Amino acid sequence: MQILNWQDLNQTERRTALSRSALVGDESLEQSVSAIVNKVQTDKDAALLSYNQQFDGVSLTELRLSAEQIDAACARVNGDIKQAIAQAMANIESFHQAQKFAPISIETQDGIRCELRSEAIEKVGLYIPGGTAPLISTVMMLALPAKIAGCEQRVLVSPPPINDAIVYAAKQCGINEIYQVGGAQAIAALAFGTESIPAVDKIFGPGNRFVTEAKRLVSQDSRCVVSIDMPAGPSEVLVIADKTANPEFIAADLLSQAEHGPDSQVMLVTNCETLANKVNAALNRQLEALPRMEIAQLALESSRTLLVTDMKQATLVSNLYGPEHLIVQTETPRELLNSIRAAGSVFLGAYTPESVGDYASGTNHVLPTYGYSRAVSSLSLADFSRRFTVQELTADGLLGLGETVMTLAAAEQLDAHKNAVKVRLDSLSLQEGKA
Ligand code: HSO
Ligand code: ZN
Repeated sequence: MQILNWQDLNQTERRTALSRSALVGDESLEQSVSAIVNKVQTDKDAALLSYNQQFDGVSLTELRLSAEQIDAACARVNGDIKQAIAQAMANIESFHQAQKFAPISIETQDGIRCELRSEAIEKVGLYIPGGTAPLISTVMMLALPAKIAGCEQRVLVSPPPINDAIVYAAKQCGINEIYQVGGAQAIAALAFGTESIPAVDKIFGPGNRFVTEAKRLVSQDSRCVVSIDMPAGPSEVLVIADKTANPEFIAADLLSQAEHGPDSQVMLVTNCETLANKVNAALNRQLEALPRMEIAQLALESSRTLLVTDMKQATLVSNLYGPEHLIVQTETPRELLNSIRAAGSVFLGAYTPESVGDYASGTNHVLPTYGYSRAVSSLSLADFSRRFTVQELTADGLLGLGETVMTLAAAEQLDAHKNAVKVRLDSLSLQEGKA
């Protein structure tokens, strides 16, 4: 990895050092994805079946997996994987159960009650990518919070042929609607609905650039009302380390993220040049043994080590970058926590590799990338529900607030608003007069 000394860089060089590869949104991508979306909107299942053949080389008659197909897939999954899924599920369940929302109800003024309540989103669509890495863990990260939040209809889509362990994890997590369709066409199906796939209220899950573009397009399409979880970009990790850190651990962490894709980005920020060199040596050594070496190598080409003066400057650099994952391997990692302003998920100490959060510690691995951690939160139970407010006034409550509302309505020159209060106050004074 290229080593840069932060102190020696000017403003522009610093910005470049923290830059990510350009996001995908080119015009030709938008055009081809929008053509797919439109085709699914009009031709529904027929379009999906033909795209399955065209893009995945799989010819199906039914998109939905039958109960028998689900059971057969589950039976093919080996015991070790089943056991690992059970432990991961237990931790993810505990952590997301604990996020349950407690409603708020207060009197802002005598006779004026205001409440904040939460209700599960009724229909959710969960996208699980296919390809070389079947993301079993993502099934758990999406399906468990959806179930715990109380989403009534939970639909999972994944490209054919769907991986057995994905089916098993889905079933364990309470999903019984599984459709074999992927790519932009799957997102369009979830947005508009087809003969077999229901339209949903919100779509969750990672995917390639076609999936990401389709999510963006349907979330802005006036022909449907559908939300998406968050803007998605390539995966990334930033490691803050001091001289006490183990270079082999750091190299392993950097590679664990680099192997996700050639556009993944990994960063090391340290005040110790000796460590930086040792990490580079360890990277070269560990890389050799990886089956996904080529992917990781490409990711490392756009990755950097930044040498800083101290840990204060390290957190400053990390905050500027706003990584999806932040690993802190320093002598006293928790001391840095209060200075961390932007990161999707933080991993403290030598024994907390990012992999534990990716799979099984309990935290969610769907996190903001591309610097969005400045404003977007990691996926949580709250994303599967919507909050809404309630208010209730007594007659005395309205007497105590009416003048204020009428004054503000008059100032906005919205007389009908003012009148909605006035007719009630008039009726109350009439009643008073009669009494
Ligand atoms: N690191 C990924 C999640 C994942 N890792 C799934 C392995 N499997 C999120 O950035
Ligand atoms: Zn990962």
